[in-house]
Amino acid sequence: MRVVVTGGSGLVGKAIEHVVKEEGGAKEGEEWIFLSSKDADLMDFRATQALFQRLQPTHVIHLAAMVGGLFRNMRLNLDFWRCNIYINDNVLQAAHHVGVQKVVSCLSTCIFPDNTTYPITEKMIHNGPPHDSNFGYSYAKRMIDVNNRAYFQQFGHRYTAVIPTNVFGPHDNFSIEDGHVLPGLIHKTYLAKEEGSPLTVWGSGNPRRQFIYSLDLARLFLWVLREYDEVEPIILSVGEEDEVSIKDAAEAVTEALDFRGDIVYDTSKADGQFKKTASNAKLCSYLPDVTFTPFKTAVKETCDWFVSNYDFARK
Ligand code: NAP
Ligand code: GFB
Repeated sequence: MRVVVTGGSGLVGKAIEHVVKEEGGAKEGEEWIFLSSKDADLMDFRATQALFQRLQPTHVIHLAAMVGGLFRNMRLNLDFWRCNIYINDNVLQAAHHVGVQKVVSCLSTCIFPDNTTYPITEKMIHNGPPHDSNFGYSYAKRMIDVNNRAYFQQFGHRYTAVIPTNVFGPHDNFSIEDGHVLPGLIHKTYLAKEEGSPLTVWGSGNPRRQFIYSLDLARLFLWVLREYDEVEPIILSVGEEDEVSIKDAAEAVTEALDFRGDIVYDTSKADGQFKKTASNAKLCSYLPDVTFTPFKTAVKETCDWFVSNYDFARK
């Protein structure tokens, strides 16, 4: 098995690399190749095709994407749509051309319809428009599912996808402007502590999220690659009962960084989706004993990583 991981230099890719190389995640005779945009701009079909011809993967974990938090999405919906639609179509077409046996792509729980019943399940992806804040990204991701079904119907390919909830962990993008909420709050709390200033949390703090630690997600990716045989996507998330508010998340970060200053909420900033509560019942039906790192433990590990790697972290 020769596994090529597109987007291998990012948050999720680095977690998979850690599990493969440090936790014995690779099996005898397997070759794992972790790509970044330096290997090829996957928006360019010829470059993508040439890369796949050279590497001849038997399996692909497709993570590469234009990614960002609520505020970056709100600013750049056209870019998120175009960049991701090109990357996704190019990767799946190149995989088809070189005879890749299986592709596992990556959707997100934020792509589901905004006007929905809860908990969200895998069957609901196309049941209505996504939240307006990230419609570009969401529609591009939904087209992966359309691609997968079409490649199966026309060629019998087992291309599938996972649907993670909000991911965080070491090697995240800690950019305050472009990143997701947890890395943004970690970076802001670090600076507030340094400067002796208050921590400003954006929005009301009331929205709710399920957060999955990148290392837990990475272990599940290896299971999906080897054992999950459906073309239909599968949600990879902590349970509904593990959903927390943005306020809870901020307090977990301030506790982990021992920040004792004031926390203020800037309600002039958007809240985005109030919630996107997803069910992990399908995952639990396959893996009844699945467990997740406790949220506060994972936040603490991520904060410790950020402090130790401050000079090199993406921010
Ligand atoms: P990330 O940290 O931003 O990493 C993105 C990866 O994609 C990097 O390796 C980047 O390469 C690569 N990439 C971007 N544009 C590229 C291009 N044009 N050509 C080639 N490679 C390109 O993202 P992430 O958080 O790990 O996300 C990985 C996957 O999980 C994505 O598909 C994302 O949609 C999905 N996901 C993420 C979350 C989350 O909360 N983070 C939640 C649900 C789903 P460089 O390092 O060279 O830029
Ligand atoms: O992770 P995040 O940016 O994106 O979280 P989403 C946004 C929520 O956190 C909003 C609040 O309620 C924000 O008001 N928030 C508070 C902050 N402080 C901060 C901060 O410092 N930075 C950020 N970023 N938010 C994304 C989608 O939605 O979910 C993406 O837009 C992606 O496409 C991602 O799929 C997983 O969870 O709202």
